[in-house]
Amino acid sequence: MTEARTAEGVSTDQLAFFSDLHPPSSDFRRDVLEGLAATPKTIPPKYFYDRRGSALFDDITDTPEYYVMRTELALLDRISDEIAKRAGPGAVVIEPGSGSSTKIDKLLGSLDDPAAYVGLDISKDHLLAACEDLSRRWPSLKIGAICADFTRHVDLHDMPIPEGRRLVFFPGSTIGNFEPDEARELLKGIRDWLRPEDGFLIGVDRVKPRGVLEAAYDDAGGVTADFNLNLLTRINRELDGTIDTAAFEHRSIWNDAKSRIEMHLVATRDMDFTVSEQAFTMTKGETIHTENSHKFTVASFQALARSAGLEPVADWSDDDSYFTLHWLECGAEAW
Ligand code: AVJ
Repeated sequence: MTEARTAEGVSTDQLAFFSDLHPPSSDFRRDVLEGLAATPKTIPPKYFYDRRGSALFDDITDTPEYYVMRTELALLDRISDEIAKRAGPGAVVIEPGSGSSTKIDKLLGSLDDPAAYVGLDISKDHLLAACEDLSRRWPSLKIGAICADFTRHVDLHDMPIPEGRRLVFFPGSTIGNFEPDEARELLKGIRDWLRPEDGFLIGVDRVKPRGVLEAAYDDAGGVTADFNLNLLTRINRELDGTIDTAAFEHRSIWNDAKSRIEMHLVATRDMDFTVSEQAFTMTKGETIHTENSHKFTVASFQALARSAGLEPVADWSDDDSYFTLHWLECGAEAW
């Protein structure tokens, strides 16, 4: 293993292993210029999360309307015994997109003597910082890190994953950010990590009354609006943009045909602006589409999982049927 040090001073020598697949890094400038030149205009939601955007997302999870995070956390508490029983002792937890420390701590705390944690993330700095934090909180846990883009197929066959039953953990309904075809490819990639005895625990937000969904993505306190509008502020700052952010409004709408919440930034007047010296025009009412958050029924998610070769084995929902944790396995003919 080679030792490496990132800007944060995180060192890979504390890790059980570090595999860097050198995923092509995303290009904010290119993606914004392409997205603003397209019809309709669109910008990928991954760019929400600069420093202020990440803080605003945390604030969103505290709004009364955004039930997603707190519902999943309460559900994880409620089913912890069943998860522990299914995973068994000495599990190896694999987390694509190493994310919320609260959730991973809950999961690890539920398990019977987990053997190892393997984080996987496209951002090396984020990955190593998250693993470093985790090793401080779980000093006896073996921790491995893989720098890779899990939305593409990542081959774990040749990696030094510690021995033990694997439990892949993909919470937060992150799967909802992807178009159905992309979601299927992502799930197929994860299926390839599983052997017949392994499990895959995924958090999925459910279809529910439109008013509840639209409010969750347009809270009365305006936090989600600030989160969405911050993308324009980021463009102005990082890409030398001249966008009048005050001329945009946040909109969250339920698209019933596509079973998803869409977030848009709506131009409230005709305007011209430049980004990185490229000129753009918008007309009053035109939008920049910034996020999709697909919602599923238990059956529609199971169908998606099956189409990726995954076998639904168990599922648990809160009493309001707002959110479901699905336990999937690789089914008959993997490996
Ligand atoms: C982080 C993608 C799960 O879709 O609910 C929250 C992001 N956007 N409010 C979601 C989000 C606006 C969130 N995910």
